[in-house]
Amino acid sequence: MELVAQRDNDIDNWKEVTLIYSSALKQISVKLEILNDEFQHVHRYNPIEHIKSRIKTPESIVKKLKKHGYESTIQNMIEHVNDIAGIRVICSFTSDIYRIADMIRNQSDIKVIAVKDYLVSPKSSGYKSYHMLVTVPVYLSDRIVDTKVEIQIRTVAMDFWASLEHKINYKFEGNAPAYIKNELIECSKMASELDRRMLSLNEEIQMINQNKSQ
Ligand code: 0O2
Repeated sequence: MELVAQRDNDIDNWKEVTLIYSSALKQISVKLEILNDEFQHVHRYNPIEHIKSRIKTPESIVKKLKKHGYESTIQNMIEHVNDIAGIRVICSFTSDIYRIADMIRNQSDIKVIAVKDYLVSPKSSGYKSYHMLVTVPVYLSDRIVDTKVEIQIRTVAMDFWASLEHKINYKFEGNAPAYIKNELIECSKMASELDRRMLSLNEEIQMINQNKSQ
């Protein structure tokens, strides 16, 4: 069953909707922790550095609805704002990103609705990350609700860049001068180069370890 606004009273409605989104975030977080623990057990390695999750603020949801020309109703929020529940998975290497995405895809109760691979096609800002829009079933007392969660998977370097770029753009209210935008694009390239070198270093270390154990 898809999530729908159930009650007449807006406050009760919103409380119920946020409770469902929070539950969906908990479900995905636990799934990711279990996968990470299992990976550590089998391969003696943690692909996930850390996980952050959040429910989008009502102000930010209303802003997004306005941007896309929708009236601010709870039903429109549910239908048109895909990242009310958001989870960010930070990992060490770019190869971990696809490994984690595959592990999520293989969970039988998770349905992948859309994928945006900003590693293959970075945004013009220089933003890189792997986005998955999924639904996860939330088990309530009287029904099961398939709830949307946006999962962003990125490396530590990509996360460092995105956090600072977000702060800078916030300061300039989205209209940063061209030289700052260009500098951010250069920094994004440097972060990608760092990711590339760290990945190659890690591969070399793994080869050395494999040869030692043979
Ligand atoms: P916040 O504060 O993180 O919630 P849409 O969601 O459909 O309106 P779009 O661009 O198609 O817009 O969605 P997309 O590409 O999946 O990106 C949504 C989220 O990705 C953003 O959420 C950011 O978290 C992140 N993101 C996308 N582009 C950039 C960028 O250039 N810089 C940074 N730092 N983050 C980016 P919100 O709602 O914008 O913000």
